[in-house]
Amino acid sequence: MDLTFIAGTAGSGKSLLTNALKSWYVNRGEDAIAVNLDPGVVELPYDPDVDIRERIQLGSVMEDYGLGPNGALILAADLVATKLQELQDEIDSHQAENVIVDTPGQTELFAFRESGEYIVREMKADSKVLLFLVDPLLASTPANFLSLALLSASVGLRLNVPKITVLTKRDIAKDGVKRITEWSRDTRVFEDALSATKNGEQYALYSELFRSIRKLSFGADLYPVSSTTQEGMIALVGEMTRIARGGEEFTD
Ligand SMILES: Nc1nc2c(ncn2[C@@H]2O[C@H](COP(=O)(O)OP(=O)(O)OP(=O)(O)O)[C@@H](O)[C@H]2O)c(=O)[nH]1
Ligand SMILES: [Mg+2]
Repeated sequence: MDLTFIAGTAGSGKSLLTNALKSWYVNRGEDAIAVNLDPGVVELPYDPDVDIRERIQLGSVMEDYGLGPNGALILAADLVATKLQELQDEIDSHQAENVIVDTPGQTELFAFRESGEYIVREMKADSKVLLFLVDPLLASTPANFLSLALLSASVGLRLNVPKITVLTKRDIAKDGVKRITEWSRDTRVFEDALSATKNGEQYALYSELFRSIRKLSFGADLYPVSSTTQEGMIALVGEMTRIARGGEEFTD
C-alpha cells in the first residue's frame, strides 16, 4: 500500500487534489481511497472512505475541554494521533493500493506539531510520500515566495518522508506558475525581483537565506497541476510512482 500525505497552507487545494488523485486512480482501474484527517472541516469536495470526524468532533472537543474554536482546532489535530491505531485498522480494511491522506486546513497544525510528525512516522505502508502544495496565487511576491520556501523547508525538516512540491490551480494561475518556476530554477531571477522590494542590507540577508534553503525547499522539480482539468496529473503521478517503486531514500 502506497501512502500519500497532502499538506499545504489553508486553501492551497489539498482537498480538491485528494479528490482528483483518487479519481485518477479509480478511472484507471486501480484501487484508491481518500482519508480525511481534518477534524475541523465542514464540507469536503469528496466522499471520504475514512473520516476522522467519525472519531473526533470539533464541537465535542470545544465542550469537553471548554475551548474556543481556535484552541479546539489545535487540540483536535493533536487528538488525531491518539486515534492512529483505529485509523490504521480502518484504512487497512479497505485493502487499497493507493491511500490519499488529506490533512488539516492549517499546515502548521499538522506539520509543526508533534502529532503530525508522529502520524507520518507511525503509519504503516510500503511507501510514503508527502505532497507539499504551493498556491501560485499566494506566492505572487518575493516575500510570499520566500515565506512558502521556508515553510516547505520546515515541513521537510519535521516529516522524514520524500517530498514533492506541487503548484496547484495551474488552470487559473498560469502567470503565478511561470513566475515560481523561474524563481525556483534560477536564483538570479528571484534576486532581481527581490531587489525591487528590499533595500541593500535586507536584500543581502534574504537572498543569502534563499540560497541556503533552496535545495531544501523548491530546489527539486516542481509539479504544476490542476485538480479541475487534471492537467499535470500524469507527471505528478509518474513521480509519485517513481518514488514508491524506486524506494527513494530521504536524505537530509
Ligand atoms: N480552478 C481551480 N481551483 C482550485 C483548484 N484546486 C483548488 N481550487 C479551489 O481552491 C479553493 C480551496 O481548495 P481546497 O481543495 O478546499 O483547499 P484546501 O487546501 O483543502 O483548503 P483547507 O482545507 O481549507 O485548508 C476551492 O475553492 C477550490 O475549488 C484547481 O486546481 N483549480
Ligand atoms: Mg481541505
